[in-house]
Amino acid sequence: MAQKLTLSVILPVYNEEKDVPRNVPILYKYLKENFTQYSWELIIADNGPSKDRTPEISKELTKNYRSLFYICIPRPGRGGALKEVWQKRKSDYLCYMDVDLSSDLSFLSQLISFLENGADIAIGSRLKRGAKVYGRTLLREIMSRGYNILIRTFFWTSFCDAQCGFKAIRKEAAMKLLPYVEDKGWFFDSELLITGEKAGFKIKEVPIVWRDDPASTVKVAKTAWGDIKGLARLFITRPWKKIQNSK
Ligand SMILES: Nc1nc2c(ncn2[C@@H]2O[C@H](COP(=O)(O)OP(=O)(O)O)[C@@H](O)[C@H]2O)c(=O)[nH]1
Ligand SMILES: [Mg+2]
Repeated sequence: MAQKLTLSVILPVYNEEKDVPRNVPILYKYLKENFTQYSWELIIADNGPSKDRTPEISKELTKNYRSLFYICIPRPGRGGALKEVWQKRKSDYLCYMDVDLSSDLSFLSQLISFLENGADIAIGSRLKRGAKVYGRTLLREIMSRGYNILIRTFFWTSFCDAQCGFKAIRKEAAMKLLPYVEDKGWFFDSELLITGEKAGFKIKEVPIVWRDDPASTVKVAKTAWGDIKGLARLFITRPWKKIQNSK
């Protein structure tokens, strides 16, 4: 019998003592029922560790769920946590999603099937035609659209939504691309996509259903400033040139 393909699903978390016990069992059940053709694992990737009871609650859950693991990365930052866990896991496909499960889970199989059909990266999108978004504030909607227009203007990239917390990547692409992705925080996603597309990796964008969770950990002004600085750095340093040269 052919070996099953392997899939790692990462949940980046920071101070999520409410969502971890509520949503990890939902996601686990979903994977168990819908991803039988894969050998999969679910990883809670914490930073710090969290200051609330996330570590204890997560470790307790791992006792009841065989394919659930808890990893704590000492250095702060969601992007750095994703990079480190993605680089360490050996799975064929790597993905992540926000622990509030704002992205409708039914789209996960679409992301993975795009990877199976040759995409290097597959991303959920709230801004592509066909997406349905519920409960997002006007401010976040305007900022998100403006930011993504800025990316397309300066980098001539084709994806519409850099920041959706729902992405998947093939292991080989991750290994080639991640060493060039520097940001350890929220700009990580944008840097991965801009650098990836400019270096010639194939990105597929899937319009999804998104139900916004108002309990956000994002500090909008600070994150926006980090994004602007990140875009300026990429515009000047053009890291994709190094990848193109090493291919
Ligand atoms: N590992 C890690 N995860 C984080 C950190 N900050 C936020 N997250 C997680 O990133 C995901 C998205 O955060 P959320 O507050 O829902 O962002 P929003 O939906 O964009 O407002 C959630 O799963 C958070 O727990 C961090 O510093 N480290
Ligand atoms: Mg959220």
